[in-house]
Amino acid sequence: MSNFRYDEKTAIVRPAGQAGSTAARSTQEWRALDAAHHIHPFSDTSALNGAGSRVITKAAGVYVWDSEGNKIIDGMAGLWCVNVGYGRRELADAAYRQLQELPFYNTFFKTTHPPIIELSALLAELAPAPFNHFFYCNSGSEGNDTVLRIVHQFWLAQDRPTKKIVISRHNAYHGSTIAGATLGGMSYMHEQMPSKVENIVHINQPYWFGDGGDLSPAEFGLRCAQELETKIKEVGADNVAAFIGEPFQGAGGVIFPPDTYWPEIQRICRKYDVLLCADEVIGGFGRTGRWFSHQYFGFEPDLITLAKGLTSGYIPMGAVGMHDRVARVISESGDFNHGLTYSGHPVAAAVAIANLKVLRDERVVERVRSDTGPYFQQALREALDANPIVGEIAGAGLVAGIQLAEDKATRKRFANGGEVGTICRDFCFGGNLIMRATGDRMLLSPPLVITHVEIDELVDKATRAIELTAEKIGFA
Ligand code: PXG
Repeated sequence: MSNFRYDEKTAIVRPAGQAGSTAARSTQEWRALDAAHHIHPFSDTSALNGAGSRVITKAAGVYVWDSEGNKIIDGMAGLWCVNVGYGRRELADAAYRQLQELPFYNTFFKTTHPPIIELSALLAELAPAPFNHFFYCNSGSEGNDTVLRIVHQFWLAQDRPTKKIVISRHNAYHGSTIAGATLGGMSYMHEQMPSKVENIVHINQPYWFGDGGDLSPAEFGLRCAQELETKIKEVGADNVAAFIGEPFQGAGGVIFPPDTYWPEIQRICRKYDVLLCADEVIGGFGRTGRWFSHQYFGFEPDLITLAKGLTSGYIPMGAVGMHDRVARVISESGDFNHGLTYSGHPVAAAVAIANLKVLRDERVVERVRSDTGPYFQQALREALDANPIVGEIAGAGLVAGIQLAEDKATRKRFANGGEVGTICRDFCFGGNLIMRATGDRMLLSPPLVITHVEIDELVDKATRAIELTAEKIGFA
C-alpha cells in the first residue's frame, strides 16, 4: 500500500527500494529541518526548537513509533480522532480507489457525486432519527463556522432577524478559526485575535470539582444551566439565536456536567425558542459508547457539529448535521450562501464511509458501551481512586479526565495550576505513554478498538506517571 518502508532497526522511514538514500534522515536531521521550516500549532516555536520535536514515523492499532524506535501507547487517539485505530487497510484502500476513480469534483453548481450521496445516507442511518441532512466542510472549526451560518439563516428565513446572539461557555473549545475561537471560551486565544465575531457571549462551564462550592453536583448542574436562562433574559430572548456546547468539554479537561445539566439546558432552549447546538467533534462516533454523546446525556440538539471521528482522522473532513426542523427551513429558504471548495470532497467521503462501516459492522460502538468502556472506567478507578493526588475521575466509555488535586475531600486544587499536570505529562513522555494535560487534569481518549490487555497497559502507565508525580511533589 505504501511507497515507504519502515526500517525496524533504525526506525527510519525510507522510500521503498531506496534503502539508505538521501531521503531517509536521522532524528537529528528531521528536527533541524523541522525547526528551520515548520511553525507548529499552539506552540512556543523557539522553546520547541530548542528542545526538538518528537518525530512520529509510523503507527499501528493503538501504538505510534517515534524516529528513535520507541513504541508509544497512544492514549489520545492522535488528537481525539483515530477512533478505529491506526493502520486500517479498508480506509487506505477506499482513499486509493477513490483517488483513481474521481479524485475531486465539487458539489456546487447543481452537481453531486456518489461518495457524498452514500455518506449522507449512511450518516442519516447512523444518527438519531431526526438527523437526516448534512452539510460538509474540512474541520471542526469550519463546522462551527457553518453552524453560525445555518443558525443565522434559520432565523432570518423566518423573519426573525433580531435573533443573532449565540451563547457559549467559558473554557469551551470550538476551533481556531476566528469564529470557532470566538465561540470557544479560551481567553488566551481571544487575546491573540484582531477582533472577535460579534454577537457571541459566554456563560460559566459546569465544572463541579472546581466551581461547585458547597452545592451537590445535581444542584450545581441546575444552577449552571440556569445561567443560560439568566443570560437569555438579560440580552432578550428575541435577540438570542442559539446555545452551543460540547456535551462534555474535551480540550477544556474532559469536564462531564452533572446529570441535571443538559435536560435543564434543553428545557430553557425550548422555552425561549433558542436553537440547541451540540459540538460533537470529540464526543461523536462512539467516544462515550453511544454514536453521539448527546445521546449519552439524554438531550436532542437541533444541530450537531462533526469532524475527527467522522474519518478517524485519516483525512480531514467536518460536517454539520441538521435536525429535520432546521433542515426544512434551510432547504426552503432559497440560496444558502456558504460553501467551501472541498465541501463533500469525494476522497474524504470515501474514507468516511469505510471508517463508519468499520465502526458499524464490527460493532465497535456497542463494544465501547458494554465492554471496553466499563472495563476502562473501572480499571482507572481501581488503580487511582486511592492515589493521594487524584481528586476526581470523570468520564464514560473511552474518555476520561483525571483531576490532580491537593486534597480530594475538600476539592482543593494545586496552586500554580498546570505545574503538576506538566510534571505528570513529562513522566508520560518518559514512560512511552501519550496522555494529555489540561492544567492539572490528565486526559485519556484512546482509539475505540483498544483491547482489555491494551487498556491494562494504558492504565498501568498512566498510574505509574501519576505515582511518580506524587512522589516528586512530596505526596507519596
Ligand atoms: N470542536 C471541538 C469540541 C474540538 O475539540 C474543534 C471543534 C475544532 O476542530 P478542528 O478540526 O478545526 O481542529 C475541536 C478540536 C487539544 C486540542 O489540545 C483539541 C482540538 C484541536 C486541537 C487541540 O485537546 N479539538
